[in-house]
Amino acid sequence: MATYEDILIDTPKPHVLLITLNRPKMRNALRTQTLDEIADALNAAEADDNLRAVVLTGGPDVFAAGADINELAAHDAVSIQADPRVGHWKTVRAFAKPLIAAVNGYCLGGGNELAMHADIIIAGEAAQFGQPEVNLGVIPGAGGTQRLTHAVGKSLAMKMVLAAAFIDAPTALAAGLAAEVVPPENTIERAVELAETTAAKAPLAIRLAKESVIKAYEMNLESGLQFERKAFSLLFATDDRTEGINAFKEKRKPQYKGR
Ligand code: CO8
Repeated sequence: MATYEDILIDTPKPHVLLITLNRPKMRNALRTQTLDEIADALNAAEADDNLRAVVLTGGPDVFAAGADINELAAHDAVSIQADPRVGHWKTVRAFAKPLIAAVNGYCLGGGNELAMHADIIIAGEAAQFGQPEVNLGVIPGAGGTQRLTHAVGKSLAMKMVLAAAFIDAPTALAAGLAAEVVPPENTIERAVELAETTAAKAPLAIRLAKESVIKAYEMNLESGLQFERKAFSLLFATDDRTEGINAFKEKRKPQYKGR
């Protein structure tokens, strides 16, 4: 397993990779290297058939304080266009296996955008979510205006983006940004548990289920329904579909192979 400077990686359960942001002195600010390392770890997880889900977490007080402001300060309007981070965000977006964020503490700016790239957010009770970029004279640049609006609706997204207002974990839960709120000491454990649950399902079904739900954000209803139907039909050509149905009828646990 590769070793990195800005992230720690671990396999807390056989099919689950845990990525921990590890720049506590800089409040896990996402410098280019951090995103590069996350992208590298996800690429490796994508290629490893043994890994079926990834949990992404930060520290107990800060998930991530956003893009590294020192790096942002060094860019001008031309250099920011060629920012290599754009490619790293694309890798995170393209990750096809379940990605679950376990969020404690501040989850701000690019940090919140990173959490929103996850399929599921588990929030600790003291988590704070925000897009405070306007405080710096910029706006969210890694999908925040779009994903946040889809997640929490226009009015709350506007309050967060225009007034740099933070929302707490219960508000994030009520608005649909987070799926669950748990005591802070349980966020990673709960996220790993969920990752294990998805890891036990048929991998091809999980892959197409994730892709289909994401299409709901990207396509109109008719196109999304067509995509779902095709994905659904495709799964009927898999050994795992036969295994899943046989196991149900034989009242035993299915043994999925990802074929
Ligand atoms: N970038 C760089 N350094 C940071 C950042 C950051 N985002 N956040 C904190 N730090 C540094 C501080 O400068 C400080 O450094 P030093 O010790 O050398 O003075 C150290 O981390 C500790 O910070 P604090 O003393 O402020 O720590 P606190 O625990 O008191 O507060 C907070 C924690 C609330 C998280 C606070 O640090 C904070 O508000 N940070 C900035 C939050 C912010 O504005 N985030 C938005 C950044 S802009 C952005 O994310 C744009 C995304 C666009 C992505 C596009 C990619 C292509």
